[in-house]
Amino acid sequence: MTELLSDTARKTVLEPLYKTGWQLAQDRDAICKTFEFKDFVEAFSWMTRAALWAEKWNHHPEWFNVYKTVQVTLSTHDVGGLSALDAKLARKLDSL
Ligand code: H2B
Repeated sequence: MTELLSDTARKTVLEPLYKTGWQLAQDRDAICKTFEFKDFVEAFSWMTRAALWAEKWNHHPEWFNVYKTVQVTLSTHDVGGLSALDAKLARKLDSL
């Protein structure tokens, strides 16, 4: 069952992500990070790998790509905010 992160979970789960450059969104309950790559091919191949994980986990990023930059926002639409799935996907995106 997907549910909103509790206050305690927010501390333990989000804290390590802040260290890798994720930030809370200003306007909604979401986390975001801008990824920079060498060029468009690197950016798009990363997006392709990320997309396969997203599809496998049925949890999809909101993202915006221009050339070698990908701005990613993660939130769980089904619950209207951050859930453990967002942290899980964020960790995967960092590792790809
Ligand atoms: N992705 C994200 N980020 N949040 C969701 O709530 C979500 C999703 N829900 N991907 C899934 C698909 C849902 O809409 C479908 C119907 O399973």
